[in-house]
Amino acid sequence: MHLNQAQLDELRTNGFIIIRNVLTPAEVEQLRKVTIDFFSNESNPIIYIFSGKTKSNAMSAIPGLRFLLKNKNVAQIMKDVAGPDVRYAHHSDAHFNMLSGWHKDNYGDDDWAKGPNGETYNAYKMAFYLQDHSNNNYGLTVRKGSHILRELNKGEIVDLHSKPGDAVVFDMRISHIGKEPDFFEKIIKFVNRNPKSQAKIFERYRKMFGVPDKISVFFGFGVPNKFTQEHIDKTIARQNKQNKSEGYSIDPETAKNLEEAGLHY
Ligand SMILES: O=C(O)CCC(=O)C(=O)O
Repeated sequence: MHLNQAQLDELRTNGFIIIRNVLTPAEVEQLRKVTIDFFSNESNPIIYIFSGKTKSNAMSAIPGLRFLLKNKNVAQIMKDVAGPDVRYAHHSDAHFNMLSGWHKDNYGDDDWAKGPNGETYNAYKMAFYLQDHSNNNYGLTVRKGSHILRELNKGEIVDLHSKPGDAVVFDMRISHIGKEPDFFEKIIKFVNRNPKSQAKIFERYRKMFGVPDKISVFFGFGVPNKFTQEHIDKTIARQNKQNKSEGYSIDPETAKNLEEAGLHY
């Protein structure tokens, strides 16, 4: 699966693209199953945040996700977007029923500047939303073109109606949001400030109203340059803090899969 020039231009101009049918239904099912299994077991090192659950450095914690990095379509998309020397950014997340606010995912000192050799920011995320969002706006929502702006609240709002198996690739600097809390959720969040008990309340609320679970898997990659290196350094520090871990080394199976797919890390 190759991206064509129009798709690459769209990514550069708008800051995002949806690529349809990257994963098969069986692959989507596997990602969903291993993620749900992980988050259903409270003895796992789950991070309770934004009224839901997440796991950073998910490739390490959830072995069943690792096949993504040797998937032929995924590897080809990474190379088409960031060139043959594309680097895995040592960042991966699995999210479960999170509510969020508008944010950008870049943390560099100045990600809109030019580097000493004229290089520019070229780091991306690939996101898989593992349920159908064609008729709702609970998947990813972005502000079109906001990757070139430092401001968070500028740019036309676009709901990405992804379907299971679709990949969303976006420039990490784009302003984006998952599902915003509704009125009831805002009140609960205000009254109850404990993230774990919030997650439990919202889980019951979802079940009561038949709201399907929302599960997604994200990982980062980029052109090998100073911006991507800075992102990697900061993201590892952030992941270590979130996971209360002293150090980081890439897990051996993830490294092997990347190598098999001809990807650098
Ligand atoms: O909850 C979501 O769907 C959005 C997650 C997100 O924005 C992120 O991981 O940066």
